[in-house]
Amino acid sequence: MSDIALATSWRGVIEEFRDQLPVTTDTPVITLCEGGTPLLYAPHLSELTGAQVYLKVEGANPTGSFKDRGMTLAVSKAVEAGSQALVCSSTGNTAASAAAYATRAGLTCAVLLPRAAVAAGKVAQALAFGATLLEVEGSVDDCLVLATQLSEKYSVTLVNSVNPYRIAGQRTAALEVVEQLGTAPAAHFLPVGGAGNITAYWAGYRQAHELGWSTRLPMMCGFQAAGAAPIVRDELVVNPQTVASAIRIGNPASWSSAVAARDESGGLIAAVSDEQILAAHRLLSSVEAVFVEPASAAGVAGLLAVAEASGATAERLRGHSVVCTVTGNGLKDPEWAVRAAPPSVVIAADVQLAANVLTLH
Ligand code: AN7
Repeated sequence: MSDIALATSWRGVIEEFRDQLPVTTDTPVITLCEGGTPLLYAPHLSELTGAQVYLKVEGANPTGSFKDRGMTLAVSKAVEAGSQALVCSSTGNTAASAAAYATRAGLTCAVLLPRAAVAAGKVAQALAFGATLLEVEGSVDDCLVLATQLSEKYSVTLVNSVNPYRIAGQRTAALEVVEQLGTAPAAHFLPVGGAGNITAYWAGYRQAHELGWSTRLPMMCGFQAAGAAPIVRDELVVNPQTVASAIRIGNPASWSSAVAARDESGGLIAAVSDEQILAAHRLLSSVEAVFVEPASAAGVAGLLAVAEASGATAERLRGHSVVCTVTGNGLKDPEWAVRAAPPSVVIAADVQLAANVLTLH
């Protein structure tokens, strides 16, 4: 092992899970040391729901979202195949991640974003990493069609989750959860947009089960925003609307595999309103001290809704471990935190004034 490899204890998901991934000794490893994210016990959510709730904090990844797990593999395999250029469509996080790994690999990267519909932090990341941005007059679903066509007609590699290496890499999140908990949880809650992540977690849990790392499989519980809920409604949504811009998706690329994950696991895919998403977003930061972007709160909003309805699902979770993936860092889209907080107080630089406002005696 070289000194460079020894300089860090966590080596990124390809090295940490090499035996479980489709790589060989010929595969160049393009990594930013992604993965190894915290599985954080959430005492208040546990109290509210009667379950033992843990948060898989994916905002702790190098570009601030779970996308890095799949991107390290997709970009490594693209380099192995001799690719010079990457393309993706994105609501923002895929773009930020693709741009970062492309830079690390010395490839060019083009990202297609729905015009004026992506959070500022994510656009800033893609620009900072030197990607070429195309703002498309249309939805992210239109962007995916365009990106797919570009990859079919020109020599660029598509790194959306239709690229199977993306899903294969993202499976490592479930493998980590099983290692961290010592077993699979009773249920796994997460947001659903393009539905790659619910597909990947289910594949990862099945893999952990086959490897004998866990004797049980969790119920997969995915949540779409009510205004962008094609899987729940079982029909395309042409003009999806939600404050959770990351999951403003009307035609999920991994639709059928998400339905399979739901059905094979005895789980559910349901909708949560923007109000529920923002309430869960606020609760996560103000009570659990975990600052996420709005889309990331959809799974937690779903868990709270299930617990509140106190039906058969809530009973099944009582006393059992539940994992909620919080998918992206709050700094990417801080506007909603500022809106939800009380207004800040402006004062002159005077200690007595400051003490009075803070009611210090
Ligand atoms: C924070 O970046 O689709 O159901 O283009 O950024 O696997 O799509 C992002 C999706 C959840 C939904 N949480 O995951 C993109 C993109 C956050 C996200 C999702 C996304 P999937």
